[in-house]
Amino acid sequence: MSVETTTAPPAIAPADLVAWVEEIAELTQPDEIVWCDGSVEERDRLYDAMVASGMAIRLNPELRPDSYLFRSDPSDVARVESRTFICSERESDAGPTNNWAEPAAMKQTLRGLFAGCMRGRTMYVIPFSMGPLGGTISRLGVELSDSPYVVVNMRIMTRMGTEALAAIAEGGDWVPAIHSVGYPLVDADGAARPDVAWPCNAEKYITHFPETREIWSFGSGYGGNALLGKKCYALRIASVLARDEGWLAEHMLILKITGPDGRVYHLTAAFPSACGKTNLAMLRPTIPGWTVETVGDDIAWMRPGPDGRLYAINPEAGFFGVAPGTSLKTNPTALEALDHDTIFTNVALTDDGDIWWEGMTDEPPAHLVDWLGNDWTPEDERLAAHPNSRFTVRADQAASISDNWDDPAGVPIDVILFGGRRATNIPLVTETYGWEHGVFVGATVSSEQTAAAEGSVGALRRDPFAMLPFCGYNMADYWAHWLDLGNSLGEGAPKVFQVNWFRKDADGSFLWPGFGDNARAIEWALRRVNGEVEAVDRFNGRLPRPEDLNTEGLDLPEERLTALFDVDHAAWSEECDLTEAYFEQFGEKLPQALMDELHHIRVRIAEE
Ligand code: GTP
Ligand code: SPV
Ligand code: MN
Repeated sequence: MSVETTTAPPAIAPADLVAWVEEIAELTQPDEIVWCDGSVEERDRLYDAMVASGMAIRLNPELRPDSYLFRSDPSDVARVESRTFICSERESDAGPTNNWAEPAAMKQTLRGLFAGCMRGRTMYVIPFSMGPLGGTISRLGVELSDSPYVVVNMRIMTRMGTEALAAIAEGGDWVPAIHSVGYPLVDADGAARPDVAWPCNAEKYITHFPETREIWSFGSGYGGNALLGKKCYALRIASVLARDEGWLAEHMLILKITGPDGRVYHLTAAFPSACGKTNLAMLRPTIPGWTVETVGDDIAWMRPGPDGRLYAINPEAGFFGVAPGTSLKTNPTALEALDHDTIFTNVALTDDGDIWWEGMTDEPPAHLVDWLGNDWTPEDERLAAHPNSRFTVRADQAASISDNWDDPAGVPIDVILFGGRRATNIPLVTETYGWEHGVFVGATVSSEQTAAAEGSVGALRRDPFAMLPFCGYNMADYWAHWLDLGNSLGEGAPKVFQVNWFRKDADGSFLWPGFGDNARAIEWALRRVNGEVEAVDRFNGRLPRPEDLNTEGLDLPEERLTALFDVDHAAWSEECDLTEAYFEQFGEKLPQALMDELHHIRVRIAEE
């Protein structure tokens, strides 16, 4: 049976793309095919249809114009790492930290699942560019999806529509990405079933084929599982492209920071999911004279430039940010950006048709409808918003957006930060002894698990370079790639620091106020880059002298400040043992330089 197309392929669509769309339509059997142009009219048609079907709730236009609330199925609220696969020809190329599946066998499984999976639905053809259109670092893709929620999100998160299609028509390479929620409305015998507000499937497969550069995603409508330009392409597939072509695809924010003397710096930072990237990218420094502007909040693509420095672009066009904890106190820039034209997923609904989440205001409203659609009052034990509830908003709606944020050439990076959520052991800020030590610090990042993926929140896990769920190849080869790139950059390489905003006291409260005050740690790092201040050489790295961290106006008792920088020999020896055990799984592939760094720390501990 062939499929009726309601919008014929645009005249500019190249033959190979049209053939692929037809092939996937033949397999998935949608009722119709719509080629997305990315226009406002198209977007509004989709919103109207989703509001009419009950999938979306239009928020009060007086309070939050052109904004919508979606409630997912309770089983489909985060990335599913256990169902995420790297299907490289060789298992060793996926490495011990990824789920691997043999590509031909996985394709067969997927063909079975995708057969007829779009019956009764529309298949949207979504051409997109990651990075500014036509930029030398930018890349093209086409997502096929049966989810209108995906279309409206991709329109915000990427450069989506006719211009991207035109770039493909001009011969640009593109990555094919196929997505289905896995909830056909008509079965193989022609029997119909009604749609639900958030269709998905209990069986989920988020699969990547690094050699053929394809993405197939089945069963989930949620964020990183379904918006295939984001983690699937811009990290898992792009990290492989980057390995092969000599660049870096990283889970990093990018920011521009200007000092009191007018000097401009650019910085990237890798923190695991839900560990503060969006917040740092939109930082409002509490110390006078410093300004932060946002370039990106989640992903950085970095390439050595002609001057031997590392240049970064943000491949995305929007923010898919964690809602809970976002307030006028913590991140006013984000909250203000959400004033209009925002998609909210799994937050609570107020009686006047606006949104709320834990941490948005000190006191919750007296009545809400929670993320599950149930009545909620402050007496209720359960959360009103899901801990991984999110907003989707265009990057240029943030007042902090930098004027060079979409420069196709990227911004030159001075400093790289690595961080995570660590209640103990890791100081507020540490300078590494150089690139190799920096790569060691990145490779050994561990962090307490958050709600951004399935799993038990709070458990400490290794998340090297914040890339554990996102590296498309063997993690040890990835470290080797970082070491090689550092060698080729030489003096032009950014300086590497480790930070930790999440250290706790014995009672379990955060020692450091965080948010806008994080600028104080960055100020010290930049003063180090400029050679303005000395540091204290310790076994783990270089720490600030107490007088050099700017604590003016900060209500932080001496003993808490000391505790923030405490490094304990016994605890760190134990960390070293755990690191050695962790490294073992990489066998022969583990770069010797990382074992050497471990050895240096042990020697320094013994000598200190
Ligand atoms: P992903 O989008 O999942 O990659 O997350 P992210 O790294 O961008 O994290 P985000 O900035 O959204 O922060 C996640 C949570 O950490 C939010 O609830 C924030 O309020 C909280 N958070 C961010 N920065 C700080 C900080 O400096 N201190 C403390 N205590 N909490 C923070
Ligand atoms: C993350 O989990 O790191 C996110 C959200 O940024 S998602 O798009 O779901 O990956
Ligand atoms: Mn992220």
